[in-house]
Amino acid sequence: MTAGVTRFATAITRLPCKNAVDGLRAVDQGVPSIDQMLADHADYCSVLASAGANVITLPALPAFPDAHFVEDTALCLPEGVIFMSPGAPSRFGEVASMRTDIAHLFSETHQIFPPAHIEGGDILITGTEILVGTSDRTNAAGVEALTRIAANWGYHVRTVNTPPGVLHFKTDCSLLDDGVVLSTQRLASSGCFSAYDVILTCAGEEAAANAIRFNDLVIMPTGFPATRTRLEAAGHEVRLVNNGECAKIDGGMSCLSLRMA
Ligand code: CIR
Repeated sequence: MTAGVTRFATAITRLPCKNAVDGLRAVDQGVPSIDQMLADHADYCSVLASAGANVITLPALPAFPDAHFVEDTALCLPEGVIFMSPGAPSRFGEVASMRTDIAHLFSETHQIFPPAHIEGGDILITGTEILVGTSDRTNAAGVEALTRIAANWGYHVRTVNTPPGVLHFKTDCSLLDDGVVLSTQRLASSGCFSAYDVILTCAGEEAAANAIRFNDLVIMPTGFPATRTRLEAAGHEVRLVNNGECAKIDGGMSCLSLRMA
């Protein structure tokens, strides 16, 4: 199960649209600069390319301010793609466009429909299982639907809890290696990673937890020097991408791409 866990060939991204200033957010952190967001997105794509990705950048979707957070719309596995059922009503329509754009890349396609809700940000694929955090965006029916589809491909799905007030499960964690995760203390304290080696984010740097491991690189947001040092001390090759604008609308490193083996 290692392909599709840390080894990938392709990354799918989508250009942010001008309406990204209207993206959903839990707390007002100021108006994002679209110009800076586009510059950061270009940087993100070139770091992915430097990790060996064939980067496919889809066109902006002006009707959907959050559409560049592509991770929430689909789950890509070596066996096929599962289109998600976003729990945020304003994001539901993103899925049809993603389906049009990428379904042809897969031999098998599935779709989860309401009242089941599930977003990719709540799903962590490890070498041994798929962890799904229930959240305001992912309900029990969504986890059940995913479990049924993934079981046919031999995956075990385990339900875990996203900490209260946290948008997605992966807002607080990332897979660094087979059996190794980066996590905030508040999430690790729940015990969900008892079978894993855990590297904790440093105090005050919880927003560093949403990183991505893509082939030999760990791509993390700028501004978290202590956690970066901790990752490098553990032997990881880190690349930084500015995430200041996407962070204002609760987005991070993982949400900006779909990664495919
Ligand atoms: C939202 O609230 O849906 C967007 N503003 C942010 C989505 C971030 N996605 C992710 O963490 N997977």
